[in-house]
Amino acid sequence: MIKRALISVSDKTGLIDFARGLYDMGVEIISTGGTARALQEAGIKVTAVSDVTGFPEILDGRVKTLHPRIHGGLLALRQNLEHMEQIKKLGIEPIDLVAINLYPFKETIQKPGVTFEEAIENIDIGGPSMLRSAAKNHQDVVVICDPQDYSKVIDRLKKEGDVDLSYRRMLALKVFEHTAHYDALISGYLREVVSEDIKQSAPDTASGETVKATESGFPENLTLAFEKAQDLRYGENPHQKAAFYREVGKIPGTIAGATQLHGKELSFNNINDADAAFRAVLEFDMPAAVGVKHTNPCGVACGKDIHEAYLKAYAADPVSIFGGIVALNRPVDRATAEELVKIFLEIVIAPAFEPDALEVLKIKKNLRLLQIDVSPETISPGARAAWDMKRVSGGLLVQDADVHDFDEKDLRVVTKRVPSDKEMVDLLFGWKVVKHVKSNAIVLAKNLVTVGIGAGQVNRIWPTEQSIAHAGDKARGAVLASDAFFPFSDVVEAAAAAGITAIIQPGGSLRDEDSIKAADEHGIAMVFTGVRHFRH
Ligand code: 93A
Repeated sequence: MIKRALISVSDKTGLIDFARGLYDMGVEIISTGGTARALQEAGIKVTAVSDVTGFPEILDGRVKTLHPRIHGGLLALRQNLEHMEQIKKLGIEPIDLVAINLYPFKETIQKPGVTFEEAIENIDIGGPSMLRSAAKNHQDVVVICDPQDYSKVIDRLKKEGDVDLSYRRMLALKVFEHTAHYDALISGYLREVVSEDIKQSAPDTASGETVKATESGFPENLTLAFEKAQDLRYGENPHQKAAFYREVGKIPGTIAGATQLHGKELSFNNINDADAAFRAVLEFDMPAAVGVKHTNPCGVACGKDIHEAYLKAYAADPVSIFGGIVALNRPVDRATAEELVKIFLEIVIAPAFEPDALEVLKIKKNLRLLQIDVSPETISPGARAAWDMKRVSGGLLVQDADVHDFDEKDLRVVTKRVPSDKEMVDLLFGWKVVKHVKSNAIVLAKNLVTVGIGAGQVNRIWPTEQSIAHAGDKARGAVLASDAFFPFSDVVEAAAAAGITAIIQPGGSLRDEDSIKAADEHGIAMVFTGVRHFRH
């Protein structure tokens, strides 16, 4: 039986209908300031919380409902005679239903130019406390944190006179998920503020242990705020159910923040592949096109304009790109669109599509078109550097994103021959690409186009052979990029036999000397980056 309800909501959606439904059933309604006013204006009689607590709302509303007359009324176990006796003696009356939604913390921190004080003031304390009290005691208290549930509860009360235990439990679960998410938003916000503080504090003035402990940026307990973007038709395979969650507040310049302009709904594999393509194309300042299949680049090219870049990326591997994903880093024009529609593609990603290009592309009913704004002023600062995570059985691996920006000064020429300027341009291009190819990875590049890509092999010679075989005659005069060092001289030997003239790799193997010697013997120029780019 619901006799007394407490309603305290920031989002007043559906409030009046819900409260009237309760009121018409003879339920007494207790409310906080703004909520009470809204209800009274709608002609619904309410008891002010201050009349229940005997205390005014104080400290600018920071303390409204934090009172034993409220929490005692929520937490008392109705079947426990001592509990009931105790509250009776103290003049506390049971509260049977609670409907609350919280201060809009998320909306507040997403407002441009929000101050720290504003964010802090929008941390709701009393609301989550009541939600948690009610959810803990859900067998006696119906607890609602989502306006979508108002009508479901009213229907049940009308039909059955009460809300059954299993539904109460489901509502309680929803509350604990909701308050956990709310707290994750708050800790996520503070995590960013604290990491800024650490960046700005001089190391010797930093206050010892506490700062050191947080310096890695990885907290002891990981709480992250993700919200469901959409349910997906299925996962990697049709027998796997799936959904897509997006990280709260990290939207601009990310795959989760893409606008879909056309085409079928995105699938699990689409989103994964689109992310790989998008991240790869972000590497380039020149107009660039990246083709991706099964999360690996299959053709990458830079050109004087986007049209040329796409034509070259397509020609790099016209077989694999079929059914693939193409990411471009310049607006798509009509000429490029006319090329794109010549083959079956799943997705085209670009910062913009010119109107006449859209017209052409939309002829393909299913082709998904994703627009992602990548301009530096829109891209959110943390978006590119957001943590990289991998689920393992029973755990989660968390690391910084591999966004190491390469400094040409760090390159070390280790061979007698120094790369020519032209070779150097291709080496740096190949290095950017190989970072996005699954390990072990080898990329052959010539004139800012990949002529061979070897991906995801369990040794280093196979992707070398694969990329050389794919390149055919184009290997002659090409350069080779390797994501990790060479344990043997076999890669250099194979490269020399294919006519490859320059190599870029991290270096650092115990047997670097073997590879350097082989390179010198064949007149190959080799540079070490000192940085490895495994990707799995
Ligand atoms: O400032 S609070 O953390 N302190 C409280 O005691 C308290 N009680 C309810 N916030 C509190 N609330 C929140 O006030 C509710 O969660 C709700 O979001 C809001 C409703 O206020 P009003 O009825 O004045 O619009």
